[in-house]
Amino acid sequence: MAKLYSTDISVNCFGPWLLLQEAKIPFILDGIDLMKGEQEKLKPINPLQCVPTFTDDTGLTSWESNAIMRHICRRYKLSQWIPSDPEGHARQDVALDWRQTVFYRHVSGLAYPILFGKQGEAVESKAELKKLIRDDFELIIDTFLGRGQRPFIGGEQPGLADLTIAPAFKLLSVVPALEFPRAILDYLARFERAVPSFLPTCDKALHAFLIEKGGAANYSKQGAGSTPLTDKLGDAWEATKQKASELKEKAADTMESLKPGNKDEGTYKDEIREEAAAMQGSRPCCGATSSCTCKMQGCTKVGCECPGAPARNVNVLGNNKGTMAI
Ligand SMILES: N[C@@H](CCC(=O)N[C@@H](CS)C(=O)NCC(=O)O)C(=O)O
Repeated sequence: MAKLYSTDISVNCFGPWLLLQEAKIPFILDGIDLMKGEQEKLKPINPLQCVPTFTDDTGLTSWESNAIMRHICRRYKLSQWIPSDPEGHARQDVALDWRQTVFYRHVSGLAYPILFGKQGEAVESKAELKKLIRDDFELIIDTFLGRGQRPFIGGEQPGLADLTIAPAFKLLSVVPALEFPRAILDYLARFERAVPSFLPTCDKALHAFLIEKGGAANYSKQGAGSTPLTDKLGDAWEATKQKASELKEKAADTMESLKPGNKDEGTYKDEIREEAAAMQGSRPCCGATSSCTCKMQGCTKVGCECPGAPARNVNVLGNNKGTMAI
């Protein structure tokens, strides 16, 4: 069976990972802990010992995320991810090369210090990087998406460039005070709808890294990072912990108030449901109709996050900081 060697929250790994899932190709995901030096085990198949590394089901191995995605398309005869018209194909190729040579440097330079406590490959200052990222947003909106002419870089449907560029916004979402232009949020919402494995893969990975594994805190314990993520987040982390403990107390109150016959029934019910859902990065249901439950059955209330509702929120940040009505 095919195998993708990947690591926790590598923006380079997300593209091939999403492609394999979307194309329903059976594969084994082999997690490589770079901080523990596990990449050494790749030496026999990849002299650069980097992730992503991909071995297809004939045993052919490749690396470099874009090359892997192109190989997967050829090997498994997937045509939908490569625009068939020369113009779309050229645009996608330009975007793929730009993503590797320019965009990745800016994304890793801004997000990696926060996530891993190290500078990544960027040589620019943080202020410069923020400016450059804004220029990148513009290029994506104006040139790659043609100012609303096309929904995806690939054209009418997402292509390889979308698979590797859209997940980068997830990583960028940890950068404080970085506003996402409306057109980027719209693009992400479209991508989220068209690529169902996007959120389960990228949000889950980011959430697992930040919350369950304690983010860079664990990594620095292993001697690789410099400053624990929890220290870097400072007040924000304290506020999150405080909020969690308040929620716990409210939940206890609610359980009490929900006891049959209690006249304060459900005092905090809605508030807790929304906050808990926000903290878990899930989509709360507005509860506007009796059939509208957290199973997300068709609700018609504007602003509801249920699919099919007339307007909904998109959570670009995974931690709900960037929720915007769209
Ligand atoms: N241009 C490569 C970059 C691959 C890369 O830098 N991978 C990193 C993880 S994101 C890696 O494996 N680093 C190995 C190490 O840190 O030892 C790609 O697009 O696949």
